Amino acid sequence: MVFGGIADGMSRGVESIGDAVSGAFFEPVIRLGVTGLSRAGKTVFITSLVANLMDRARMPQLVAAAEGRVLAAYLQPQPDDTVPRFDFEGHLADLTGAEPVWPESTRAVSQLRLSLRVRPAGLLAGLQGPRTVHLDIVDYPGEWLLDLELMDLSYAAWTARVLERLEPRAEAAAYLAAVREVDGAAAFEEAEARRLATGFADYLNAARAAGFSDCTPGRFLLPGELAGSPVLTFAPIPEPERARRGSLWREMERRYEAYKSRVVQPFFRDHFSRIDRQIVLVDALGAIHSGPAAMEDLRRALADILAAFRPGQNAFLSRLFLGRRVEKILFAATKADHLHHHQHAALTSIMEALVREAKDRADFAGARTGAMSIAALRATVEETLSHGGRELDCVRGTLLKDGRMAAFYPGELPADPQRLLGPARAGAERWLDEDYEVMTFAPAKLRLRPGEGPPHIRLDKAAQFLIGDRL
Ligand SMILES: Nc1nc2c(ncn2[C@@H]2O[C@H](COP(=O)(O)OP(=O)(O)O)[C@@H](O)[C@H]2O)c(=O)[nH]1
Ligand SMILES: [Mg+2]
Repeated sequence: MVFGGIADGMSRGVESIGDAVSGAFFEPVIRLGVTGLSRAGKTVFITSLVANLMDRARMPQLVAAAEGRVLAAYLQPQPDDTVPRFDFEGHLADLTGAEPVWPESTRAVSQLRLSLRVRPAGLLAGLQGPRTVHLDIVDYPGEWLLDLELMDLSYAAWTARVLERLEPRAEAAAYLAAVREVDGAAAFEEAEARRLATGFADYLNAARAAGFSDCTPGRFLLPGELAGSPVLTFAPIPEPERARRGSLWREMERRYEAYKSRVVQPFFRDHFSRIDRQIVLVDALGAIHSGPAAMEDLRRALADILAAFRPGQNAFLSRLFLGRRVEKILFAATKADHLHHHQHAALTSIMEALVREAKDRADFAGARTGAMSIAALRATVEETLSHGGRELDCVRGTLLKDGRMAAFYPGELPADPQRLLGPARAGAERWLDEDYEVMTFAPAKLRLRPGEGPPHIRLDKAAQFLIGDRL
């Protein structure tokens, strides 16, 4: 057998063949990627999904569970020794304790293996005994996907692009002023590199706070254990006419390349390119509540993120995927428990419209896609109140800020998503038809019966879309 991908130092080819062989004859593995921007709801989603797959009474829409064919579900040591384990037990204890709290936010990749004992359906049922299907869940920040654009850009090309992009932005004024004084041909000094990298990171943080989504390199915002290391101590500077060895320009270039090969490439090679099924979580309600500018920024960030799912568009990714692809992608608007169910269809339409453009361009190289509104952990109950002669469909829950119980009406989402996306794109400052409010609810105190996972909205339907066909 010939493995084309090895020559460029990527060993995925061999490994995925191994997976496929063991998958076909022994125990199939489904690698489920869970991503989304920070605070989209990844941690809560994974925790509730795993808990509800272990105790399946609330999973009627997951066909294998409804048919009673899932005989057991248990956590196993994960196959990848170098990836942090997703802290399922800790997060579940937070969400289901006597005084439930939301889990702390995490900022790096983590993984969990759940194994399901499944009795085959249909004709095979009589011929085969139960088999084991491993579900490897990989949690990673959506921000990391934005780094993909760097992979096909040299340092000179990246620098030129970034400096041009920064020119009109108020947030970049200080950095641009600093960079104008810099001579890339001069001898490299660590203190100066550090000063520039810090200035650039400050710009990126300000730009993100101002609602820009093109804030790369992604690890400058979420450095984790790489903080202060040379791969994060570079920045874009103007290209000098000539740059000798040992010059600032040459060292910046070297570090930029190191960032690509030591940080970006391993993530795409070891994690991203091995994903079979993907869920992209989106806090669409949060963006709607924040107003048109946030909505437009979310649309652009999603378009950038989704570029990673169209490998044909990017030479680096095409090489890595070698014709392999993500088979299914689910776009899920999270926290739907903030809305009465009569508004869920409108939220789903908004979700569909948000990803439409990216989807139309290439339809993700044949992957099956879907859109849904879900709540991984339902924190509210529905209630209809009369107010000023009008019937209002509300949700009731415990307010996070003061622990009071309150009913809450968020505003009425339009049936036509363009009523939000249109003004957002046109740069409107506020919504015309309606004010949308946001409330943060505390997780509800739970009294679970035996066999029941935490309450949710459509988590079972999402699971059926993502893995139902493989059970
Ligand atoms: N009401 C409600 N809030 C949620 C739900 N999922 C997430 N949240 C809220 O969103 C926050 C961020 O969720 P988290 O899973 O930590 O996001 P991550 O950064 O993507 O991992 C949580 O602290 C909750 O406040 C949900 O299903 N219902
Ligand atoms: Mg998280």
